Amino acid sequence: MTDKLLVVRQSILDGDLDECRSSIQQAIDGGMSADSILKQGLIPAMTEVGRLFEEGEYFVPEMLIAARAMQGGLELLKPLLVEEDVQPLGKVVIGTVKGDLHDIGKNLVSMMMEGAGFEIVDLGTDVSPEAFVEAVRTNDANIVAMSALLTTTMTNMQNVIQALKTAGIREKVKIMIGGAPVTEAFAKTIEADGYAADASQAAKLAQSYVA
Ligand code: B12
Repeated sequence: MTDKLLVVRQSILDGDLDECRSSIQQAIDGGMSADSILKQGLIPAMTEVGRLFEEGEYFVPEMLIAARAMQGGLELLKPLLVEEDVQPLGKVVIGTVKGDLHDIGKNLVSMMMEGAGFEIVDLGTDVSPEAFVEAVRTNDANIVAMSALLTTTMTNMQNVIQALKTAGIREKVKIMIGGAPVTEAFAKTIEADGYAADASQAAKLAQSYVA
């Protein structure tokens, strides 16, 4: 890794948005491609953040500020990635299910997935089954990610899966679910493809679907 990318990586680990953006700008000015900055700088840094989180060295706040620094940096790269025609790993439609307004965990999952190289279509909170179906269709998504924090709303995940089946597009997508009351067993019951307990594992699970 070049010195410039080491600075990019460290700025993400430190959650230092300004340093992240200025070091990325320096790498761009120095002639490095956006693709290399993303793949050798941002993505490995977010993988390291995920590892630190799983090992209990980072907690949710550290992960959030690291992910925000990464997102701020990614904004600089996005137009260049389009110019360089860099394809994302896949497209993820994500949302918190109908009746549920909790979005902190969902946002973290979005940011980790974006950091892992996915394009994210974030539908926000209180998302109806119809809105999930519509978004999968219009974006030609390959993954649907649903979040629920209430025992009363987690059952709506099943309604989304049913709506995707009725629309005839269930088999086009991998469906992953999460949120505090959600379990692996629940995922099996509703025939989701997978469950992850935290944002770092969610990003790994999504990567396994496109590997
Ligand atoms: C913050 C919070 C709120 C905030 C939400 C703000 C926001 N913008 O999100 C506010 C104040 C709005 C709120 C409202 C309510 N809340 Co509330 N809230 C919480 C609280 C304290 C923290 C949730 C949180 O953000 N955790 C931190 C994040 C990072 O963790 P996370 O969401 O679990 O996400 C991680 C994983 O689950 C996973 N994950 C999450 N989503 C996904 C998706 C996928 C695809 C994958 C793979 C993984 C994944 O990865 C994430 C990151 O590692 C919890 C208590 C708790 N300890 O969980 C209660 C809690 C969830 N709330 C609760 C309740 C009851 C309510 C209200 C009904 C209260 C009321 N009477 O009005 C309302 C409901 C409003 C609604 N319709 O949604 C209860 C739910 C009880 C239950 N079993 O159903 C809890 C558990 C509190 C309690 N102990 O009673 N709440």
